[in-house]
Amino acid sequence: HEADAFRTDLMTITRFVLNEQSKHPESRGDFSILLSNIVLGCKFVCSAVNKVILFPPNQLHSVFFYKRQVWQNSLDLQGRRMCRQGEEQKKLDVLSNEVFVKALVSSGRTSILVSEEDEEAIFVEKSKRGKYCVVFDPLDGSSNIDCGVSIGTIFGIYMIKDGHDACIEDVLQPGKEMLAAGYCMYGSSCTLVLSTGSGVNGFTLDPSLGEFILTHPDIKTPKKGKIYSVNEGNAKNWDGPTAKYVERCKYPTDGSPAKSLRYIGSMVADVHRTLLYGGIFLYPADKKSPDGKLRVLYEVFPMSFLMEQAGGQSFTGKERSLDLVPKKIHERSPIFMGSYDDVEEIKALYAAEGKGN
Ligand code: P6P
Repeated sequence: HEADAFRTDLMTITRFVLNEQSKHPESRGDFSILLSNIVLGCKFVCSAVNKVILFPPNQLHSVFFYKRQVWQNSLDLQGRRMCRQGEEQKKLDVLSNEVFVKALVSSGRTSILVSEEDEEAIFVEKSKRGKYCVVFDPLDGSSNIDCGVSIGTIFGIYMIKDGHDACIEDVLQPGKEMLAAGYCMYGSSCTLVLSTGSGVNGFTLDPSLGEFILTHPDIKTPKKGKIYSVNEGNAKNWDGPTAKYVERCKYPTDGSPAKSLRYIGSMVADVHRTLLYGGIFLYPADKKSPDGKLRVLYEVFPMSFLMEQAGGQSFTGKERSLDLVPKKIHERSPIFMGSYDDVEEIKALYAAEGKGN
């Protein structure tokens, strides 16, 4: 009734993180400041994605007419120099990357940034450095924008190793060293899912307040699911264990019902559904791409961190995903993640292959 429309015990993400932080008296609030800048980036991208002009399908990528004081020198008919306000066109993923980089650098809490959009790691100027490193994909799945499919930002946070100046090894740590990870999904609503190492919580942006409100406390993934999520178009290139596992999903040998296939092709959307409903999301290796497609630092690690925190697990085909030690900042890895029991099955098939039978 009326009273429900105005809940007064609003748990915003800022309050939530401050509560978390109070459990670590030694922390000086740096993490909360870092997170508030990530949240700012997500709010900006959410606003931009919602405004993006959906072009007819013949356009390659949605662009975002980013109106700003772009004073361009141009010549009028008499050849006289003139200034006019212009519209600067930027692809949404480029714009999103710029927003996150600027927000993270200006937070004064980061030393190294790794973005899917930048070939090289970004070393923050010394006067503005802090103790965290952030790895992120500012707009994962952006090729889906033109048809309105949900896309998202994915991020992971490391602490620089103590006692030395920031160096590239600080962002080549295994995923299990991450302090926090999360994603923000831009869809029918804007949902930010976060873990700081003690469970997973989901927050939904209330546009009227401009605040992320706790809507999914303590997310736990069902122990076993009824959904498998993979691009079946790659089936001809799969290796034995993957092919056998998918076959079992479709033609179970133990009398259980076949699993449903749900594949959106946008990692944030597929993982969000897997986290909430259970099941398994897989992007396996195949003959064309022996390391699979998804990137270790800012796709595999953050999503695996969340999945484990929610009671699920994540496997590369060889080892626990979070145990992987990356050698390059953009390297890829196969991934099998989701409900604990479902991933156990694929692990058993790879173990059996390892024993040669
Ligand atoms: P495919 C999007 O391009 C992306 O990076 C992920 O978001 C998504 O899970 C995957 O690639 C989809 O790849 O080969 O199935 O189109």
